[in-house]
Amino acid sequence: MTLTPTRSSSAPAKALAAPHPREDNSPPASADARVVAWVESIAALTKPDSVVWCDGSAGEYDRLTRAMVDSGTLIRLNPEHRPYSFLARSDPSDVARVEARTFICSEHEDDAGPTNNWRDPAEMRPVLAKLFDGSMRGRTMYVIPFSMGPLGSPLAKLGVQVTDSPYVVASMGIMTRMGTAALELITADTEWVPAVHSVGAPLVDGAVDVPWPCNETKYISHFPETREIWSFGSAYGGNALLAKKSFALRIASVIARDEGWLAEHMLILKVTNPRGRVFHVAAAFPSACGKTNLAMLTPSIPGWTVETIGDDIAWLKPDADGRLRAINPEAGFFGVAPGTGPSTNATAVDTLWGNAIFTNVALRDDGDVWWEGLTDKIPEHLVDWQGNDWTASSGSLAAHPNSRFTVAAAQCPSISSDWDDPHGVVIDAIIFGGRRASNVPLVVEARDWEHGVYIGATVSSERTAAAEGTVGELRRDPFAMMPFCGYNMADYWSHWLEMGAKLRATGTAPRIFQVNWFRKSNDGSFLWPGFAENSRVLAWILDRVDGRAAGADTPLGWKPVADGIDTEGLGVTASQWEQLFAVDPEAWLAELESTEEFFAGFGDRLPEALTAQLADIRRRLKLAREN
Ligand code: GTP
Ligand code: SPV
Ligand code: MN
Repeated sequence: MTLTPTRSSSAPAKALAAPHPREDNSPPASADARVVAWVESIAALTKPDSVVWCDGSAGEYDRLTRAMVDSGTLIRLNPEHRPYSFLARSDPSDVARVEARTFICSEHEDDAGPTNNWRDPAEMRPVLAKLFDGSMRGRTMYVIPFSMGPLGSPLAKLGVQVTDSPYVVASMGIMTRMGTAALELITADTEWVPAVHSVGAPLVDGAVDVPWPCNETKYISHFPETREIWSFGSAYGGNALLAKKSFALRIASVIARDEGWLAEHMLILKVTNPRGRVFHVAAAFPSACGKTNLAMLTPSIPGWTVETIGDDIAWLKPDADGRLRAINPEAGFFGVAPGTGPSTNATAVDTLWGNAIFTNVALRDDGDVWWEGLTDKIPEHLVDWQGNDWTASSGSLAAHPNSRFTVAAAQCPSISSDWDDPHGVVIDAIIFGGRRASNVPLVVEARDWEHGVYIGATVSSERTAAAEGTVGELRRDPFAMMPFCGYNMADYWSHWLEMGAKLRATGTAPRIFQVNWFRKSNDGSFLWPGFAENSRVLAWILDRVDGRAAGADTPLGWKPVADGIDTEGLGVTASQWEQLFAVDPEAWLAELESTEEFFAGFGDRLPEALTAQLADIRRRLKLAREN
């Protein structure tokens, strides 16, 4: 979509706004007959009052957001501070992804694997049919055609979402290439993914609407064989913006397995070193573990520049020369607000100057937004994310820990000029990370691709507020894809191993690294300053790729040699540095036992190479223990 141009006055853009939303049930002439038939079938099931085909225009966005301001779903922020921006407050029960209500409905349970909630499609279909029957009564059903990836890119995929939530329409307009241009790319033989979304709150018998309609019952269901998505009951984030996790990860991972590519929970960045050599890096960290921060990194070391390509999802495919190329299939950022401030992520703060939707952050008395970490000085008075008066002495958080901003990627000052290159960028290094208070060193390089796949497969991380569950609890999150892999995770590892073998045959497989910004000392404080200083680690990684940095052998892979990373002015003591890289053989041997148990859950689907990697690391740890 095209965003409305900068406006600094409070005068609303009258010229853009048609008096009423276009509520014309007839599909555009360019709509493919299969899309039309599908939309009609969903309308017949869900029984909305009207059907609107979205064109993705600025005028449409303007009409929708105005209507949501009138209905109380959105609060218009003070345009002097935050032009053309809005605040949404969700229902307090609908604030994050619901993994326990996310289902993979493959024909066979084994194809979903032990890490997914499986449901027999034969059981799920009637459940959904009943829930969706009449679920849109009294509401408008919006039809949202979208492209994941640049329009017409050989790496892009098309989808159509229907939804009864105008908030979802506006968000999808920012997060994807949405509207007429995407619809026109769907012709008789184009593959497209249908996605049905309803908040599950029909307006019947005089029911009055609420600002954030949703339903206690939630089903985020995926049918990998027929490549369909059905989501009921939530309007929040990945539960509802179905192009994102449901399509671009869960369904796309299945398509990617079948077509020989990878759909990953990864940021993409472009780095130029002081010699002018350009690298591209993809990095997988679990939800709320620093992808957006790294994607928008401002290096603290001279001579290096970092540009942003994507902050959450990467689609990676070998090109004709056998090089792994990546695109960011999204067009916007749905980023974690708390902790985003001038000292942690100034680029994100700059990106958010206007044209943004904020969800579940706090409202300032001057009509701007605030969240924990935005400024050091806490405003005297706020209205919190639930609409209550708030002061620093309230003893609660002003913004929900999973409050988010939605903003166009093109608005990011560090966005790379090739972020929307239809052919993608060549990936030189892949990084896996997580939140680990102990054990995992600041950085190591994998010995080879297979060791790298083992590192990815054994990522564990402390839970964050991005999904329901107990924050801080350590859980396995292989490849940061635990909640997002649409098929058996062991088959996914096999697919990664096969991809590596193919890439290696042409000699261009990216190098693989592991990082951990979150290691803590015994007193519970972070050992590593993180944020801009992560550029020092990135520089070491790319110097390795460039053949200029030596590595020291450890049981876990190659670490920097002494003085291999410049720590000048960091305030990291020699003892802290040692702790950042300490490998405790006992703790690691115990971790390997837990990994063995985890692997055993995959039965004979577990690739042999991972068992071999585990045995090799165990051997190295035992050797280290003896010496
Ligand atoms: P999703 O959008 O949920 O997939 O997450 P993300 O990986 O993009 O998360 P994001 O970058 O928004 O990180 C969220 C949290 O990680 C914030 O609270 C940040 O302050 C924190 N964080 C990011 N980088 C660092 C770092 O280098 N060190 C420390 N200590 N915290 C960090
Ligand atoms: C994540 O949880 O990894 C996100 C946010 O990126 S959501 O879109 O809600 O899944
Ligand atoms: Mn994510």
